[in-house]
Amino acid sequence: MESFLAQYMPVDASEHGPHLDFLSALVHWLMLILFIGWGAYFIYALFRFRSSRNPRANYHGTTSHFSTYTEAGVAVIEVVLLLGFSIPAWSKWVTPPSSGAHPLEVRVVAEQFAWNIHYPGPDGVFGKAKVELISTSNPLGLDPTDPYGKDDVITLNQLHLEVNRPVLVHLSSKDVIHDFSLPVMRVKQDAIPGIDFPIHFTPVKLSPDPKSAARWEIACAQLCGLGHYRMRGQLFVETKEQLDAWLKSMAPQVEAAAAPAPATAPVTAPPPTVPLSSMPKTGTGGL
Ligand SMILES: [Cu+2]
Repeated sequence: MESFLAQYMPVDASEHGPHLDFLSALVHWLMLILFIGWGAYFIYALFRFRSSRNPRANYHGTTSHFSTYTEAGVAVIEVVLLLGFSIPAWSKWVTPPSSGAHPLEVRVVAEQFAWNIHYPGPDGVFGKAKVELISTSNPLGLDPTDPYGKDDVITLNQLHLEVNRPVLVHLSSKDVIHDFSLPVMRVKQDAIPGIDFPIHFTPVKLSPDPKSAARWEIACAQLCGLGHYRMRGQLFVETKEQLDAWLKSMAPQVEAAAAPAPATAPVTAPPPTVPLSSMPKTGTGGL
């Protein structure tokens, strides 16, 4: 069943992904058995209790306990799925990686209709962000006077991660409810204005060559407005050397982002999936 379902699923590239896919296969098995079992019983009941054979209604009904036992059996299987598989998976999900695991921390701030990605830079501390400083050239409202923000890296629709290193994403939204979905990582979480959701996972596979047609996408899984369809980004999972080199290449652009920019300043991110200039100037609400 798992390999059958895998044909229709994106590649599974996170540490916890196989656990979820296995659970999904078990649930599909249970549903298949119930579908065939109840369907067969329905057809049997139509035939067995047809009016030509039963001209008078039976007011005593069935005296067999067969259905009671089968329903109890289904309930037991569901309890096993819940206690044996779902709750342990949920427990791992709500336990963030310890600082000893050296997770890569990154902020993801959704807006109509793009993903702002914020790295803390070499100092490992996110610079302060203020709502009133948000502008086209400073989409996260980074405070230029905060020394921690000087080395921060901000990109649009491009999330670069390191293979085999836990990732801790601080997820929020600037305007409406979005949903941060990384299908290949089996990650999906609503992004809600004013709430910082910590979500974590560990990529275990490198993403396809950027020059190839295959792409790993960041999708918005919540209908969030007219431009929802184009709210997509690209996910890259790279080696430590590749990630460090990319962060280094992005660093100078960040200082430009944090500085007060003239109205005609160019966008700070590399050519994004959604050009910043085409985005409506909305979403200056709380981060
Ligand atoms: Cu969205």
